[in-house]
Amino acid sequence: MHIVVVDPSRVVLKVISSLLDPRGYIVNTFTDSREALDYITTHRSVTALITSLEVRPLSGLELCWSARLLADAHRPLYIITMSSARNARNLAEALDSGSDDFIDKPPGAEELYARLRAADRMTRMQRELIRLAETDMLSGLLNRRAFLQRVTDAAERAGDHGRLGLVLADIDHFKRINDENGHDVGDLAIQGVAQALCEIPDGIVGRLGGEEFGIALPGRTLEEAEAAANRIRLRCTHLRFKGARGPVQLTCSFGVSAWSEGETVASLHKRADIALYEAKSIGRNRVVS
Ligand code: GH3
Ligand code: MG
Ligand code: MG
Ligand code: MG
Repeated sequence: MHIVVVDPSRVVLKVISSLLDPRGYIVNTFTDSREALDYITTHRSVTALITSLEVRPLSGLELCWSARLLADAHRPLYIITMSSARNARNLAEALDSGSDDFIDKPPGAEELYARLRAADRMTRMQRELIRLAETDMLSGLLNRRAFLQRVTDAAERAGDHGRLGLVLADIDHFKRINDENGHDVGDLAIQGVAQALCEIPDGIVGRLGGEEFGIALPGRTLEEAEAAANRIRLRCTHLRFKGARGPVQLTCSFGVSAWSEGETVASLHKRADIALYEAKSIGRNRVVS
């Protein structure tokens, strides 16, 4: 666990560090609550925050709020508030501000360890739930919802002038593969294509439905995305699966689009979809942009 501890007193910080360090926790301490918040913002590995209520320039409650806002559904963060003045009002305010737990300051060793074991259980479970909610079980890729969310995040990071390529891929005549070889072989084909798509460096890969996939390529132009799509297209023609009557081969069709100014993820997706439809209608096993 990577823990950030915030308190105005260096002595208190030292005491807490001396309890946590020997237990293998990664600990960063701050006397300034804004610096602590900046650190949590930029270090996604932080999974727990222990803050005193009596900190500045952000109060302990403000720090709880701000950290809670950062820790959206995709980022588990367990917040423990501590105070030397424990009373019902302090406790209620801290929990209502997004804190998960409340301890006395300075905390006793056994209590602190037990609270952190609880924090570890909670954040592990949350991470596992996030993983399950985002993963397509058959292919192991991101599912449709998670994929589109990642594309939205990538578009936000890229900004209006940024580069972002989008490739949609669809297995050709997949119904035939299923009909001739059975659903199990069809499933193997989906898994095989999924693996091939993951070979593109830095690609964000998802299964959008049945035998349709998406690959987002942050930082790539339309030409670069087309080139990447052509490499996977060729790669897919070399895949072989053990079928009912000998080895099964397949081809895929691709639609490509790239980010342009004033665009939305929906319009980017739409253009790639139209290009994919075009690739299907002019003969399949090709890339259209
Ligand atoms: P096209 O070249 O135009 O894309 O034709 P197609 O046959 O690939 O496309 P179509 O949309 O007609 O058929 C897709 C088939 O994919 C139908 C559906 O039964 C099958 N399918 C969807 N999900 C799965 C799955 O998880 N496993 C298997 N084995 N088949 C699936
Ligand atoms: Mg279809
Ligand atoms: Mg298809
Ligand atoms: Mg399809």
